[in-house]
Amino acid sequence: MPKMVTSRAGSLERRGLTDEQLVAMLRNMLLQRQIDNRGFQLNRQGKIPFALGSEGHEALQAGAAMAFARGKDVLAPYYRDLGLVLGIGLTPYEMFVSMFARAADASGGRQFPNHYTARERGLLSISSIIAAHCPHAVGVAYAFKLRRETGRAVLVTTGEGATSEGEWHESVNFAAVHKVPIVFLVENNHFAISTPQRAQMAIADVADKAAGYGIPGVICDGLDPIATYAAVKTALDRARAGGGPTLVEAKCFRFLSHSTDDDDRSYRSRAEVEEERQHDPLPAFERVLIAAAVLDASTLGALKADVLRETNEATDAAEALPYPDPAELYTDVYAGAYEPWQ
Ligand SMILES: Cc1ncc(C[n+]2csc(CCOP(=O)(O)OP(=O)(O)O)c2C)c(N)n1
Repeated sequence: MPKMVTSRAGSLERRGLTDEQLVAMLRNMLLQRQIDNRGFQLNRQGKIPFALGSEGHEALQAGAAMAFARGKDVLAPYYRDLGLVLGIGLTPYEMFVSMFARAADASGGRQFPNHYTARERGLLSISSIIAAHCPHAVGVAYAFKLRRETGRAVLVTTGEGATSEGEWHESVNFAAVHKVPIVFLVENNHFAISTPQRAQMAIADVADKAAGYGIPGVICDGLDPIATYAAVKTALDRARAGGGPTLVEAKCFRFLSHSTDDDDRSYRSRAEVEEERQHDPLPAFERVLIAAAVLDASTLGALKADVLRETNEATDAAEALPYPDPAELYTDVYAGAYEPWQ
């Protein structure tokens, strides 16, 4: 049985985190929720074509990002990782430029929304093809090993649905056989769009899949940022020290629909979602930090106001930017001066 990492007993178990790091994790969570909601609002206003929500995943993403070593590690995220990419250094402004598909986006406004990339910050380009990024992530980790770049690791994330994909299994197997420095973080929100976990696999814990490949499988409370930090940090440290891969399963919920293109009322009841909302990680973490006197009501209020200000300024600045020039449609698509339509 995988062991469960938790610290959510209502009291603060720091796991080595300073006040500054704890507040940074809360700020990340608050920012995720603001940007998440703003994305859905902008879509309903007809201003952006599509948005994805991470609501319910905030804690685990803030915790995992805190374990990431900037300037050393590489993150291979999936489309729901708003908080992870924020936590490793992407700015809200860059996110809105992507959502608005403006020319200033890293892809020149060409990528699917939420598909960020920032090579210099160790952020691998996101792909919507489920699990297709896993072999790429393992390739990066294999390169670290071949080049003897110790002290570096790859963090690759997926949902639980992605663990049914062949590419996920091939990746875990190759990583285990070659003992490459990688952590497979599974954000288990129990749904793959409309497919519940029970229709996806005959086991309750994704972490059990690790045993089939001979690597450790750990479960953590994904509604608790500190527990997720602890589980991911232990796994990354192990990978960086040459100990090989770990599978970490962070159990969470998805409060919103899969995306702005999905209506989750067709496959789950409002009562079920309301029940899940009782476990909202945001107010829970606020309560823990206030009880431990890391924050008080007034500093928390100021933090929330600052997050709203940053979200508003980033939204307005990105919206004011120009779209790509239509004449640039084929720029960076073909190498050199090749123009296949000529
Ligand atoms: C190879 C492939 N098959 C199907 C899809 C359609 N699709 C997009 S998201 C998704 C659900 C994935 O669920 P999960 O991995 O649990 O992640 P979650 O979205 O729940 O966070 C599916 C089936 C796809 N993008 N790629």
